[in-house]
Amino acid sequence: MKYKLFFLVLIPITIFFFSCSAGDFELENVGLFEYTGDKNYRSQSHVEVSAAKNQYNDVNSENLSKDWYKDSSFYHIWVKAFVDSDGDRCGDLKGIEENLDYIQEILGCDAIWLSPIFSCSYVSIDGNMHGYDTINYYSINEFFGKPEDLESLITEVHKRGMKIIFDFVPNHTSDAHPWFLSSKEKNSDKRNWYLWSDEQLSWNNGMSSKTWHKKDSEYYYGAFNGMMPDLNFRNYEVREEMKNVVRYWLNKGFDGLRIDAVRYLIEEDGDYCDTQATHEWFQELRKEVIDAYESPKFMVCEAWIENDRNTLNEYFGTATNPEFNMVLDFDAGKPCIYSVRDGFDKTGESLSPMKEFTSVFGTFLGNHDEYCGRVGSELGLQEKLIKQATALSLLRPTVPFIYYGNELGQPEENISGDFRLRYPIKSSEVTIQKSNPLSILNLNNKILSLRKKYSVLRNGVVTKLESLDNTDKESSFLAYFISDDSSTDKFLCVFNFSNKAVQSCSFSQNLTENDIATSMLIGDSDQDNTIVFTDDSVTIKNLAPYAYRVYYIGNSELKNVFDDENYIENEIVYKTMYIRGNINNWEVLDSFLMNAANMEGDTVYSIDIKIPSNFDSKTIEFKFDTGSWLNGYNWGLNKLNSDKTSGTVTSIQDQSNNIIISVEKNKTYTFTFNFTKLTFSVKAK
Ligand SMILES: [Ca+2]
Ligand SMILES: [Ca+2]
Repeated sequence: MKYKLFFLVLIPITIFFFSCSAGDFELENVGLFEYTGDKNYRSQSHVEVSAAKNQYNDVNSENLSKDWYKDSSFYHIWVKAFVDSDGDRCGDLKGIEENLDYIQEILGCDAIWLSPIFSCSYVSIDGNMHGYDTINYYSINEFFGKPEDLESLITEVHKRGMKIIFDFVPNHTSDAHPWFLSSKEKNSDKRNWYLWSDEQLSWNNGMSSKTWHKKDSEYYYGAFNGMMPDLNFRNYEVREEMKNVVRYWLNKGFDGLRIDAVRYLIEEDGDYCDTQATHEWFQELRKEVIDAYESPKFMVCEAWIENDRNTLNEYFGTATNPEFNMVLDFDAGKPCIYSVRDGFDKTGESLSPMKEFTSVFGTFLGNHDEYCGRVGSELGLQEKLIKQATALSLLRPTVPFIYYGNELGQPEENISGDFRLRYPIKSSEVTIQKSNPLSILNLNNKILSLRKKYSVLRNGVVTKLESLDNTDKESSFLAYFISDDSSTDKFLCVFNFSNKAVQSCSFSQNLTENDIATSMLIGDSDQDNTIVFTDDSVTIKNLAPYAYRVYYIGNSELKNVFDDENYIENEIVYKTMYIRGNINNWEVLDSFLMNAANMEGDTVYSIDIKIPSNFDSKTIEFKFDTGSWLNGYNWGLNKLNSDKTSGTVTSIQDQSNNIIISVEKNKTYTFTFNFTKLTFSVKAK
């Protein structure tokens, strides 16, 4: 109470002071940046780091390298979707446990990241139920299973020598969390666990300027939205409670954690993300919790930052104040997909990001968010292209995070928003791909196996080679060495992003040796694939359209582990057309591979499609796309509701409009597109 009286006296003085000295100062900010709470606070669920020993035995902790996570490959599971073990239509922990053999042996990952598993307020099997709106940090979402299911999963994971990490969301809770409900009362002991103001402030954290949300006559801060109010990390009780949550679950046997939305943890006046105060709390967490465990734990940072390496790198901390052990790299994935999609090397500097200290980046082709679509959909379900993007993504010295389903090239569902990325893994596709040695799944497995065998592929350095063939323009080739001074193992990775076969391409190199022995470990071996080294160049022969190859340099005796399909002499031509119902009926018909035809010098694609009898919509929309329905290229029409059966389009890249026509069930229509003249026609057969 003494504390509150102090403020009653102080506030009128500060009003006077600031109204004279700073005209635009907002009175309501007074107090928002003050530190509050009991420094000696202990959580009702308090646990100590030392208690870990008495709980779940970590059978693999002996002789475990301190940096074990740097040698891992993670499988990123959306728990709600992945596999439903009991038929209630909700993915669950048992479903994961039943698939550990798949994850470890058939795919080849040795660690698992679970999307949020704690009790959350949005609980609906048919809804998104993302779990980032926590209502209890100490209990498990009951749709996912019982506490003993988690215990069993962790035990089975460790029996196999695998690791498992949880998703931790410290920035905000649900607005239904008991702490927030209590915080609404001005005299509550949870009052300062959240940020309250009498006025609607306009803090803009880069996501939205509407970050203060009304509750009765007051406003509270929620960086994402009003349903997820931000915790106040300038309150000592919140700081300790959140550290306790981490200890609690690490003590249960988790090997580490992924931390959500770290950029937005602590706001400063006029500065609402990536603040110094935020860095300081994570440095405290690292020092007091993560590094305090005898069995090495780690934390990986989700700071969704693109094209700003300096800001991203700050999350590693400094040599004296280390912060995250690993940082997820949002500059790595898209260039893989877009190099393949667009036909030239877009990787730039992303293959060899600057590393801080002994830290490491986590890289991925996609995740559960709107970072990009699923690689399968982004690349029009073209297997050859998906494999090339997969190889490019995994052949780099970072820690791979494979978003479940992407190892199959599984497409996203045709609905809007991030929900489209969060559907069950297709078990029928697993069955098919498991038995096909040349499947996307097996390519993942072979590269992950090579990564296990050769530490250079995990911890080495990438040296990009300069193309000697098309230096003046965007290069359709990419070649790089992965090597390390401390190892004799050296690899050359080569990509042809174009849709044309290439008889020969050359790159500058500085091995300064002729006739170096090589073995091709991955690539099409039915052609002469010898590579020729001279003093300052290397020449690679007979690259198929969309080829990807890995050579071991310095040994000619090694076996090819993934011999891709036959060399294709001709250009690969394809166009995928997507078709669906109209805006009132989102039922998706399908995507179709169109046939190419060359008519009077024009590039023309056409396809016959029969409208199914169970299709309820009277109209359909269609478009060309190499990617997802919402984000890809469309044939744009000026008016969305034009009911045309033929016409001209303004651009194939107009993303705003799709072409809509009336159709009848059971009738077959011929869709024809002229890419040269930008015309289309749809005719009933
Ligand atoms: Ca279930
Ligand atoms: Ca915050």
